Amino acid sequence: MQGKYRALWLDDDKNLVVLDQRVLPFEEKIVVLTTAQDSVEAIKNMTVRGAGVIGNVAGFGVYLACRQTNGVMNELAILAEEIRESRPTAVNLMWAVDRMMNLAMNSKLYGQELTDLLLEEAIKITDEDCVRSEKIAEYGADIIEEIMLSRGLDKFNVLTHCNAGWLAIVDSGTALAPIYEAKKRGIDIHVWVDETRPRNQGANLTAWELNKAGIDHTVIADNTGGHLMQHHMVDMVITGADRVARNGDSANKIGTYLKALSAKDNGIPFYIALPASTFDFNTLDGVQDIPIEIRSENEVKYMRGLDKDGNVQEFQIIPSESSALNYGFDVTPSWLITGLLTERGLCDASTESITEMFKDLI
Ligand code: RUB
Repeated sequence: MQGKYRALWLDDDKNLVVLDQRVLPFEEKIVVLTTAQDSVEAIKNMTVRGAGVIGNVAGFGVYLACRQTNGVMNELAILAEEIRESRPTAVNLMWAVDRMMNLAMNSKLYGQELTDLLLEEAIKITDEDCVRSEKIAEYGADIIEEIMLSRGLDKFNVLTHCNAGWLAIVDSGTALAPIYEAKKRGIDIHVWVDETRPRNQGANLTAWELNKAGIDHTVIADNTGGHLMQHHMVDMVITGADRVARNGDSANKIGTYLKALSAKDNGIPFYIALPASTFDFNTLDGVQDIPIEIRSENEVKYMRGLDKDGNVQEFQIIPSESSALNYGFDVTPSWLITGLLTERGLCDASTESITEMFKDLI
């Protein structure tokens, strides 16, 4: 692993260090994870989030579990299961734990040798995500160039929801990867950033990333996208995904579905960007069968921000007597999706195309 430009890295004692995504953009703080339980906690409380990165932390979590149990298989398996169950929707988490545990069980190693093997594998999973992210960047920027050429545009407006940048998948994200690449290619690009209530991953994380990269952007309230699309102010919508079913139905942060409906109504291309590890080939119908996380109502009840003196404060924004409901994700049906942007190129959101492009993984 390279250094601190990623959302996670190893320290000299081979502990996992992560950027604390709960306190961005107001503070830049790191958290050191030394045990499997630390990894579970970091995933549950969203110190780390985003499908790719929670998969990476899960992979390292299995390595940390092996280190603390000295590779005793039944103890390791119990901790691995805890990691596997830390969040329900993003499938990269289960995918990474299964890959680590299959390797462990087939290796016939134990003790330090097994720990070393699992460390190597967790690094490999993260490094592979970098390569995937780079490919997604290139294919996505090619699509942006094609659209600009065919429509004679000299400036490009993209709308994105949630955060699918390098905080969500190393090294440049999924949905944001083509935007970073477009900027490198000299394209005049502007991003509409959905605030993404209730946890504000757009307003807090995507805006922070885009500022760091010097990319022109505007944060908008979640309900603004439809209006912008009706008035030709959006040329493309692109989001990441947490789980994509075999039929192309795609789970992503709550509110993505509404953006897809609006894009369809206005003839605007709507892309989902994902690495192959975000496919759930065993779920045939995403709308019916993808499990949707329900999180604490407090995430809807309270908002965090800077007060006028520059101090971080949390505020209650609904009456104390009211209850709130907090679905973390929704599923965009495949017919609303123009294409799935993967490390292997563009794929139709259909069972046939997904099966054809990824048959070696199914
Ligand atoms: C994250 C989210 C992101 C995808 C993208 O939700 O919905 O859009 O995870 O991930 P949360 P990736 O903040 O609740 O984890 O970039 O890895 O495809």
